[in-house]
Amino acid sequence: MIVIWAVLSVIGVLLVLFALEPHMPPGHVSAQSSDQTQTNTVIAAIMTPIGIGVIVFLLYAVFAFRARADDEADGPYSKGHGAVQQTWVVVSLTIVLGLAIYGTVELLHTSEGVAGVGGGQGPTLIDSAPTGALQVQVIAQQWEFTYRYPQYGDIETTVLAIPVNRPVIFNVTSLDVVHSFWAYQLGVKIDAVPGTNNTAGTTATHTGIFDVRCAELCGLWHGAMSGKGEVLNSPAFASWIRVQQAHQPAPNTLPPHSKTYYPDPNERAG
Ligand SMILES: [Cu+2]
Repeated sequence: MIVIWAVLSVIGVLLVLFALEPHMPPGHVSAQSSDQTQTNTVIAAIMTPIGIGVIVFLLYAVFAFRARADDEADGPYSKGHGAVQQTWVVVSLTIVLGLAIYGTVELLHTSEGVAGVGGGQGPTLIDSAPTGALQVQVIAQQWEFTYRYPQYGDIETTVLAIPVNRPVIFNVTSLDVVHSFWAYQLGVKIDAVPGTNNTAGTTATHTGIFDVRCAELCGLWHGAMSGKGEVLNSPAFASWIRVQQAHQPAPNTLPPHSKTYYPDPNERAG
């Protein structure tokens, strides 16, 4: 049984590392998503021998401890097995604590992916931005996201575009209820709360399209609250900004720019 487990585990871990890794979410569009993909791969590789061990022993038990059809006697009473129990306690404790430490370190590392900007309720829009970082204000509302670019004349758009290889700070807030801004392939997911400025940083490493979804049940059309964003190269981003500036002011009913917003139930209920 141990030989079968060892052989299958080696095969399984190699499959995880080399066959599954390219398909592991959320991919490699940004530095942050690459980190998360690597973490998911490591955890899957550690889980694999454990899962295979459980299945191999289960199958072994099904065959080795099978009762004969005419055997109606009680089985022998079971006793503890000190060596097995102690080994299992030590091994599982080591794995769980090791993964807890690894996960915590990786989480802190991802949060600090854009120098000095952690997750959570972070710095304000412009002050304490890392040098060269692009600030994007993400305003969630029932039922769409709109975006403001305070460094580019506070232009407002209904589509999200960011430049490649430049740190981006998302300043996420909401006009009405709690939403969650989830830019899947960028490895960014953060609550959008009225009256609060939540920040999350990312640095895209590839150009291309990414998904933006609301990940918090926020009302009747929550399921329709999804769209696409785009990572552009620098010249394309500059010309995209110029096009957006030419189309300002965008037709909208949003309040004037502010760090955070509060619900206005009477007005919105109208
Ligand atoms: Cu929502």
